[in-house]
Amino acid sequence: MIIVHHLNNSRSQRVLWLLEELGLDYDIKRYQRDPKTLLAPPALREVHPLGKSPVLADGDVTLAESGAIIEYLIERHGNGRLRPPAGTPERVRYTYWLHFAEGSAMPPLVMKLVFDRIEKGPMPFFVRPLARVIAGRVKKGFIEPNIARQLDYIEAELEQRPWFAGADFSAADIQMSFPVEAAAARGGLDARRPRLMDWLARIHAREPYRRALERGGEFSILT
Ligand SMILES: N[C@@H](CCC(=O)N[C@@H](CS)C(=O)NCC(=O)O)C(=O)O
Repeated sequence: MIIVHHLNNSRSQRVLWLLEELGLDYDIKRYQRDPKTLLAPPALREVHPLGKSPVLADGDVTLAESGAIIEYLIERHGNGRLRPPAGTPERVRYTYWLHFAEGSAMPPLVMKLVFDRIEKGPMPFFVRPLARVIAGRVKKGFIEPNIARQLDYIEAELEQRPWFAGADFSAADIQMSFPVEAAAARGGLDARRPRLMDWLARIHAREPYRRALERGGEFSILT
C-alpha cells in the first residue's frame, strides 16, 4: 500500500492529486503544522531526516522531494500516463517544468513569505523600523521583480500551449500547481495574467483535483 505522509496546507497536496489522477489506492498519514511556528511536527523526522512533507512510502521505498516522488510514481505506476513519450519536444518541456517548479519558481515565493512575516511579525519595538526597511528593500529590489519576471515568462509560455508540456495535461502541471497557487496567494498573480488564471481554473475543475482536496483536508497556501 502506498502511504503519503501528508502535512496540512503543504506541497504534499500535489502528491494526493497525482495519486487521484492515476486512480491508485493509498493511505494518508497526517501531520499538523505547529500553529505558531508553522513548522512540521518532529514526528515527520522519524519518517525522513529532514522532516519535510511530502514523503512517500511504497513497499521498501521511502522517498522525499515532490519532484522525485512524482517521477517515481509516474515511472513505477503510471503505465505511460501523464508523461509525454521520450524523445519528443513535449517530454523536454515536461522535464523542464518538473524541475522549474521547485528549482526556480519556489525560492522567491518562499522568500516572499519569510520577508512578509519579518515585516508583519512580532518583534521588539526598537528593532521594528529597521527590520521593516530592510525587508521592504529586499522585497522591492529582489523578490518582487523576480516573481513578476517569472510570472510574465510563464504567462508567455501558456500563450503557446494549454498545458505546461504541450497539448495534453501531464504531471508537470501537477508539479507547477504549487508555485502558481502560491503566487496567487502571496505573489501578486491576478487577472492581469489571464492565461495563468485560466490554467488555474482548469486545474481546479478537474475531478481528481477535487477528490484530492476532499481526502487531504484543509488546504490553503500559507501567507
Ligand atoms: N522541495 C521540497 C520542499 C519540501 C518542503 O519544504 N515542505 C514544506 C511543506 S510545503 C514543509 O514540510 N514545511 C514544514 C517545515 O519545514 O517544518 C519538495 O518539493 O518536496
